[in-house]
Amino acid sequence: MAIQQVDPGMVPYQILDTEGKLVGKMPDLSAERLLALYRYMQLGRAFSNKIIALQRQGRATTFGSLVGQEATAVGLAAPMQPQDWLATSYRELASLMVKGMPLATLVYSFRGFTAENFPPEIHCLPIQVVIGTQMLHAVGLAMAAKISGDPVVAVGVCGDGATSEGDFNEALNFAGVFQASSSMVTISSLFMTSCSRPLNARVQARDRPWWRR
Ligand SMILES: Cc1ncc(C[n+]2csc(CCOP(=O)(O)OP(=O)(O)O)c2C)c(N)n1
Repeated sequence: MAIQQVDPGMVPYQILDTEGKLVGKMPDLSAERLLALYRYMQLGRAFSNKIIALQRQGRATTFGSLVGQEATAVGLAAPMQPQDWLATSYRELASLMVKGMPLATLVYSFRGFTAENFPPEIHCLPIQVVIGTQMLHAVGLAMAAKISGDPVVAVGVCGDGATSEGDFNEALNFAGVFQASSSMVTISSLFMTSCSRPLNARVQARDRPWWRR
């Protein structure tokens, strides 16, 4: 079972099973678009491996690998419009690339510099290392857009460890209460520093074939 259904009235949206087989309706995307998205996945992986290599040589700072999460990173950013805002953690490099982040700017970030040279027009917040806080930033942007009447969606992305943070829960609650046009993406790697799965979330870890082994 790929998705755990917590509310019997809610039908999860699923396209692939955990083995990568098509179980839902194929999205209406052209071959060119699919290839372009796949290229972003490859670019994200190559970039991630390059920064890891630089880090091992002492030439890059703290870095979390994208490997294994390329499709999620690309897929969440692919439908976003230029005016939409993206607030990510340190791991979603390929999402930033899809939004138009120049590679040189990303390298600069992992050389230990802050995001002062992020291009403002691509609507990406600085990479967030403080776990879970970017979800609040996304909801804040969505609220600002709502007040201004701008047709903007703000997307916040975090790992499953971040769901233990108060910030994550506050963000979801605020977005729900004030109907902020935001989308919250949680990527489950089943790893959280110093914290086992059952201590982090009361959901079963049966959705990953490699986890069962
Ligand atoms: C508020 C806060 N607490 C602790 C940390 C230390 N820390 C860095 S990465 C990490 C694990 C985060 O796990 P998860 O949210 O699942 O993201 P992943 O790295 O697995 O993508 C922690 C606890 C931090 N950066 N910020």
